[in-house]
Amino acid sequence: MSDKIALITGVTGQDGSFLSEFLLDKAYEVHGIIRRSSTDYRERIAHLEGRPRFHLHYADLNDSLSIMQVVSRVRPTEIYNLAAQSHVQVSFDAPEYTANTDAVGVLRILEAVRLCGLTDRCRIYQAGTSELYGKVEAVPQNEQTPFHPYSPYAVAKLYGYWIVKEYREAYGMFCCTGILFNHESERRGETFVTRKITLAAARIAQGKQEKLLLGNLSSMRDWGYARDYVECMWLMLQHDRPEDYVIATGQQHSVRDFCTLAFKQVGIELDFVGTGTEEKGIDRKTGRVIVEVSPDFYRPTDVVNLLGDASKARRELGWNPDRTSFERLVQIMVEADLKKVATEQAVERIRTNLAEFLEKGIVK
Ligand code: NAP
Ligand code: F7E
Repeated sequence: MSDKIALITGVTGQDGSFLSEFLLDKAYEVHGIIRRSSTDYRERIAHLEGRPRFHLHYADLNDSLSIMQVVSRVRPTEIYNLAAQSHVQVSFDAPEYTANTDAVGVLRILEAVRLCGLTDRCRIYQAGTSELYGKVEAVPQNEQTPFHPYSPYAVAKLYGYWIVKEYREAYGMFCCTGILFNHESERRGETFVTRKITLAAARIAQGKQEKLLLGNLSSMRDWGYARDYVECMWLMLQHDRPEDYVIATGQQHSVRDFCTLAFKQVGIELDFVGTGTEEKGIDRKTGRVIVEVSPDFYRPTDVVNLLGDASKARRELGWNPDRTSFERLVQIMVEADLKKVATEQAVERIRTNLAEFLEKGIVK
């Protein structure tokens, strides 16, 4: 049995799946927390299920008893608390649920470790976020920049940040927060803006979608590749002291830039004309409107100017933020979505043919 035992909450998510692969490659025994769902299909980790060092446990961050039970059974040497209601816009619709999971959930993990007597054995990584800077008070943002959370999600994550710091100082626990800026991938949830764009580009290019409706096109983000970012979570727990780090690329782009590049990947050159809700992204060659703005995707308060300075992580952890460029990230995502849409179309064709054959009695 490995002496490195990781427990990952949020194992079915984008980051959880990449982190599981990363830790399994390092010979960790990896335990993940999953929630029961009516479909029970865990797409991002399906390829890991059945591996001898990969184990799943039912628990929920909103259920302290289940968390206590899994922590006491697994006795991890490292916990990566990635579970969260992670969608900022959804946090305006479900603020109480978001607070329970993203704020009190962090406390439940810390207390479980303490009450199970694992304070000295177990190191804890908490998934913090650039959303803490919210209505930004300085650009770029680093570990010294004041926080100004600007959504129920960010306010909940602020509690997570402070309770981790409190347990570090009060009980000497090795727990720390990674202040990660947006990181995306081919496994990103389909309602986050980057994935929504790459999927739409693939569908529009293959005639499966007419238009793409978006919210604030001018919003600026520091987008990195999720596969590169999970390494940093691990590096933070291997460091000789628990500290919080900003993880970012130091490059900033708008949602509009992301669209332009993604559609270019599928052979559509977009020109943006107009302003506000009247702005449109038009196919230069055909004059067809491809992108439109819908206020449905505006947020009551929106974070619009995120740019991270990860000098501390570069210096102290030796982390290299330049591994995957913005252009390469967009390419990876579009290529994956082109394949996904083509596969869906092929499956659809097979289904139609089969139905026809059954109807005509060609197959029984
Ligand atoms: P994600 O894809 O949305 O995954 C979230 C994970 O949390 C899923 O596995 C989900 O499980 C699980 N979860 C949600 N509520 C839970 C609960 N009550 N109990 C147990 N598990 C629960 O998120 P991600 O992009 O991988 O992000 C990972 C973490 O980093 C999150 O905490 C997020 O807030 C934070 N973060 C993300 C970014 C980013 O750009 N990706 C940047 C900064 C911080 P189900 O599959 O069952 O829903
Ligand atoms: O929005 C704008 C939107 O939802 C990015 C989470 O992982 O990163 C993520 O949160 C920007 C916002 O991500 C649409 O208004 C325009 O300004 O992709 P997003 P997010 O809110 O930055 C942080 C770091 C986290 O911690 C979170 O967990 O894009 N935007 N039009 C849109 N956003 C969405 N979702 N959909 C649109 O149609």
